[in-house]
Amino acid sequence: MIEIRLNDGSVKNYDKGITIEHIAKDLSSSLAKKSIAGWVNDELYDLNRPILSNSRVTIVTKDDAKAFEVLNHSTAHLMAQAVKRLYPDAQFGVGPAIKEGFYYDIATAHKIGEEDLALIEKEMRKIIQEQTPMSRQVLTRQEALERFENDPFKTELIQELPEDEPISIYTQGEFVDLCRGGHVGNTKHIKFFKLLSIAGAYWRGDSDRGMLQRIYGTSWFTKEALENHLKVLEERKARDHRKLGKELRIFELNRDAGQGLAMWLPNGYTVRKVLEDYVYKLERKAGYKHISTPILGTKRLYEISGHWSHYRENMFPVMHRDGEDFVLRPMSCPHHALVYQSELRSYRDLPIRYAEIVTQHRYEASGALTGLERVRAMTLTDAHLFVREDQIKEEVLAAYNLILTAIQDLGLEIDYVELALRDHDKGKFHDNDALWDLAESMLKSLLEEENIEYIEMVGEAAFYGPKIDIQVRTAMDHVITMSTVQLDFLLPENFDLNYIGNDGEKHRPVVIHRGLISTWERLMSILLEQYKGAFPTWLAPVQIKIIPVNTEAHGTYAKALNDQFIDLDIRSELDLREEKLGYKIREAQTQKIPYQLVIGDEELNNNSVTYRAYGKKEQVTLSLEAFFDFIQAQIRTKK
Ligand code: TSB
Ligand code: ZN
Repeated sequence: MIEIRLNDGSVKNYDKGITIEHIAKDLSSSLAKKSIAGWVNDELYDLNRPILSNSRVTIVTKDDAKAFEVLNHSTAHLMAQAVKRLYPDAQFGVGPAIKEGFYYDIATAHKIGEEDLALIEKEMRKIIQEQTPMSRQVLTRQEALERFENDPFKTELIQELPEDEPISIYTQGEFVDLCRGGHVGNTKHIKFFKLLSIAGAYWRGDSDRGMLQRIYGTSWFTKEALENHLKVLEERKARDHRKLGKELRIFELNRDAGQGLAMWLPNGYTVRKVLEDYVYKLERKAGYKHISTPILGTKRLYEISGHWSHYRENMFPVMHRDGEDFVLRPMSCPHHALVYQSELRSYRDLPIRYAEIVTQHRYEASGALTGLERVRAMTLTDAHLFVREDQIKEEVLAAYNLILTAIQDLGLEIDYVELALRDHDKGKFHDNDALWDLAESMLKSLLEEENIEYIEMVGEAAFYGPKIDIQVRTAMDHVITMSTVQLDFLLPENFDLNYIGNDGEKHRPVVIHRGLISTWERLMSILLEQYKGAFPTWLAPVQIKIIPVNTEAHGTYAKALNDQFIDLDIRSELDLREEKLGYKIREAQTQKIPYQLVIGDEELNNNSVTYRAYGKKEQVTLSLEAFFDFIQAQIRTKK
């Protein structure tokens, strides 16, 4: 007999070799129905794995997050078995459960296409009907190596396990896999699943080691849960900026242009230009001065700033010409420091706020690149503020509030504010405890005094100082940083920046780095997703589409209208193509153009317009004057 201590503190005696399944049945039949696995001491046990000694036991039921993981991991195995039946040469890399499902990496000569997913699903259903048990077995390292001797992937994984660790394998029918476990015990428990997509993935994430084919899937305990999840995925896909960016002709990525090096198309460029004018005005009002500095700098510049020792991994490699080394800049702060240094500064000159729309390049890992959200060439709405110590609070707060204004004008939704602090990784952050403590405590007390709710993230600071980051949630449910205010005592040291104080002595200024509304690239991804591609009028690439009912009869009036709009700086376009009216209207709808003006006899005779707003059914007729006022008010108020 062994003693089993349950969650509620009670202790029960069972025969040695008892399983979670039996304990659950013994406790209650409803519990037995819901149970998926169990924690035995701190190890996850399958329902059918024998318990051999006195243990603490917690039963994992379908409602626990762990159960979702177990189910999905089991479904990954099931999928692998089906794949192996269909493509017998298949070998398998790793196949974990992930946040919303699972994947498995597969090596096979067969090029798996979308159309194969249904076949694989069908084979999986067959194995489910066979009610195949998934049983666990423990091997020594030697036995395991022999068992997988023809499998280079599993052999590599086994070799990496600690010498003394028992190695478990799982057998389900003819299929055997190396696995730590947590399985549902029998394929019959897997019911509601779907294979979703195929992607390439490097073995161990290493691009030198060959590409595997990764199949993603998801598995749920009920039909409703699966259907709900598929609906969420559909909605996400419809909102995904990569899809919208293509449909609305905003940007283009091309492997020959280079990964993460986006090209802006006319529609995208127009929005970007509007935003640039907006930012320029906003910053002028807030006392910023605009400058422009080169995209290329000497390596020396980045050695002085500290980027070379802390940020080199994120930079493109050095270019060498005429005995000099150059790099593409990853940030503009060093140039701005040089601009500050170009004159003698007195305490009366401060704060100095330099803003620049900065094009910069970062070497982001290819696996991390995501549409416009994470790119390698980007243009940042940047600024560096050079301030006295007594101005820090006021200036950080003003920068933060300016960010909020911009976010509000753009109508964007933020997820949360993050205070990013350093950890004690000496390689990652500059090494001066006193400066770090000062900068971190200043930002913290400012957030607290202003009652700004925030989440602290240790280890996420910039190498030169702590940051206040404004975080946004993407369609794919990732959290990314949009805006940032960063406090930096390092740059002024490294460049030996100073100003003459009212005591006649030299003093060090402090630098505040500020990213207003991210890079144009990331901002565009956020705008596309939050507006589902339907830009507010002031931002829309085309604000009005004019469609004459009959080109011959109404074309001249339509053209005159179009000219007047353009004279008023309204982005209007005229559709004079030889197409059916209905077709033109539908196309303007799919392009999500805010206003369509259909011009017929009535409009011509009354000097009026009839418009239909995007997404609305009703048509409204206004006098020409009234429509001008209406649309200009829309643009002015950014509604
Ligand atoms: C604000 N030196 C500071 C600057 O003065 C700086 O570069 N900070 S940053 O590294 O945090 O980047 C600023 C912003 O650029 C980020 O908040 C983020 O919104 C955006 N960004 C960063 N990396 C990428 C990328 N790979 N693709 C698109 N946008 C990016
Ligand atoms: Zn900076």
